[in-house]
Amino acid sequence: MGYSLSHAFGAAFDNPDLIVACVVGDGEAETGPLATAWQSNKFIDPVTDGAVLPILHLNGYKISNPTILARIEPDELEQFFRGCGWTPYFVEGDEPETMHELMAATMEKAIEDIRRIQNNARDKKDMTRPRWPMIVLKSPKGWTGPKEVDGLKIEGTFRAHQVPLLVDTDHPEHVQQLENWMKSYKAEELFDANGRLKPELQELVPKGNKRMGSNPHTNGGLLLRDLVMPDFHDHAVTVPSPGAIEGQDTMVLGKFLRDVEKLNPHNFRVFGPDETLSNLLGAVFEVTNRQWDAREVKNDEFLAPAGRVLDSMLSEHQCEGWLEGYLLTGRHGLFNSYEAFIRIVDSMFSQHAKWLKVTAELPWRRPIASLNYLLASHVWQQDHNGFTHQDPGFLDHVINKKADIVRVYLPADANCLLSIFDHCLRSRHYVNVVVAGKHPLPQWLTMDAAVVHCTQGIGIWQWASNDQGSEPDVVMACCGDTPTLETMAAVSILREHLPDLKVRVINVVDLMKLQPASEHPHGLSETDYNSLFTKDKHIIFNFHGYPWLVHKLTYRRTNQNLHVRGYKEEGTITTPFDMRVQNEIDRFHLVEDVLDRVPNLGSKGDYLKQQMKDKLIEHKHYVDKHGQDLPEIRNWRWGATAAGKCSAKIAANDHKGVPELNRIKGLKNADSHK
Ligand SMILES: Cc1ncc(C[n+]2csc(CCOP(=O)(O)OP(=O)(O)O)c2C)c(N)n1
Repeated sequence: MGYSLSHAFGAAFDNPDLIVACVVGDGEAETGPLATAWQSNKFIDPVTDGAVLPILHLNGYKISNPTILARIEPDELEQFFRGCGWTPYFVEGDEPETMHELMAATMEKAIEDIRRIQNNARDKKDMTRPRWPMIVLKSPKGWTGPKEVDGLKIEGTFRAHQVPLLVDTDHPEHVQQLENWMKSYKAEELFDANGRLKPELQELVPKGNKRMGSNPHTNGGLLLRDLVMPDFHDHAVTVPSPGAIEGQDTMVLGKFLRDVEKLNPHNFRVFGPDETLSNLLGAVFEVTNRQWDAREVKNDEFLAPAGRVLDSMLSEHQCEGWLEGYLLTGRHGLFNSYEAFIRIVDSMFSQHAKWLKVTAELPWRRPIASLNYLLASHVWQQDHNGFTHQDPGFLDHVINKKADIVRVYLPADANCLLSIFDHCLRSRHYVNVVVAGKHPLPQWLTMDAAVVHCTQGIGIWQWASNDQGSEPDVVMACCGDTPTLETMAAVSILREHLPDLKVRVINVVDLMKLQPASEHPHGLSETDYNSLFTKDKHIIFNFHGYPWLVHKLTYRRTNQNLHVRGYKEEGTITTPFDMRVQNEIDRFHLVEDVLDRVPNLGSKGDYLKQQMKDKLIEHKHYVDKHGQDLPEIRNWRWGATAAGKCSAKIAANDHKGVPELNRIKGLKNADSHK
């Protein structure tokens, strides 16, 4: 409840011939998503979009309370809607015959208004923002139901909600009342002796696709066309050796999305609550604008009535509702949001995921395009926003939904992000959640290596590991861009100071790989999991989100020597590295963790531990004094260490990648990549 109006607008975008009538409950009208959705009329373009006709059903009550819109004065109600930019028509009464006629005449008037507005814009090029019509239907709650039950008034009161008359073994006396109520609809005048609708009435029913249930827009998969996809390889970041250069992942993705938009000007849209530029996807404005039908003034940027980016309303509810409506009617899109504030639509996501699950079981329902989230400006990048902007918990919420539906990706760099997003935009009937950063961070994989890695979703980074040909002493796992950076830095410290320590580095892109194969279609088999993580070695897992999530996903795995670091609700406006230190996902704490877990490291281990402790204090003093991170942190490069130099050589000589890539390309062509 609450999404009807934004869904209706989502359906109307890019459907110039469609009028979407949307009945809104007056209780529903009080919810956050609905209350904000009245503003959608500032975004609809009378030329390129269809129209929405809201019908507010003002029946006065919710479950057990009056509704606000029914208890303000009539002039306040009218002014409210006029203030929201609508032309309200009122239909009021309780006499069914009269009301039918009144409603029919008002609907006709509203549709005439819509056609006039559209003709003015389309033929006469009148681009004044229209005051679209809407209808306020004032009728009794429980209208035509039982008037009174057990001496209490029902029709026209809150008691009419849901079950106006309880008929069960405790209330046998209500059976007669139920019969009288049902008979009041005079079924014998509507149906023949065989229970068929009388032919003269059948005649009145619309034909074919004009029937609501047969309208293809209500089974959007019927209308869904594949996106014309640009080649994401064209946007590849050149990575001479792992970690040698830095890049801004979402900025790279922005250029790819620009090309997707360019190639799909009628069925792909980017949605976001005023954050598209901030999330560094601004390249899309090279080919389109923000959709905006309200007034423009000098110095506004990228606004236009036919813009294709819906990011000019600061409402996560609206972005979610509009995008769902757009997807449900057979189109494609993505929602870019700050990671912390996507939580505002937890419940909306939940309803959509449930709908996907149920409709996937109905053979006549065609799959629709996936709901794609890009969670940028994430928990680890809040340099000037701090604690309020840190909440990676959407992932915890998402993974509870049906495994067939949800996918969660945490690409470590820009090439991985491109590969993942290409996949997400081609996928059907999923919810894909992709977490990606925007600040400059090391780039690890060439495009070819990224495709191999992302197709597998998880893997040993051979070039960073030194346990080839032997058992590892410790497994260093990482998931997410910032945890990956810190793990790599910790590995470089370990390999420099303890060259005999055998370290295996595992990077996780596809979070659901951690779950058992029996629980999630992406889950690793027990054998594969054990061959990556070993059955008994210590795993130091550096995770993007709340640590418990990794424990939850892996609780059935054999190797429970798992030590997860992640976000611990610490943060303030501080340096990027200090944020990591405060939550103990930084390189120094990771090294300490290894030293605490791996036995027999001797005095070398003891001295290194002391150094790590000293470093943490040096860091604290430096940040307090200079307001920025230590130069050795800011300038750290994997390639600059002995381990890094060695890795560059391994990466260059890595023959395994090419046949693996060809195998995967074959798989992709066969469309068997889930
Ligand atoms: C988001 C959400 N909050 C609360 C509920 C529980 N709920 C179900 S119906 C209802 C009252 C709805 O009132 P209204 O929209 O006026 O419905 P109508 O009178 O037309 O049946 C409530 C609170 C819900 N289904 N969804």
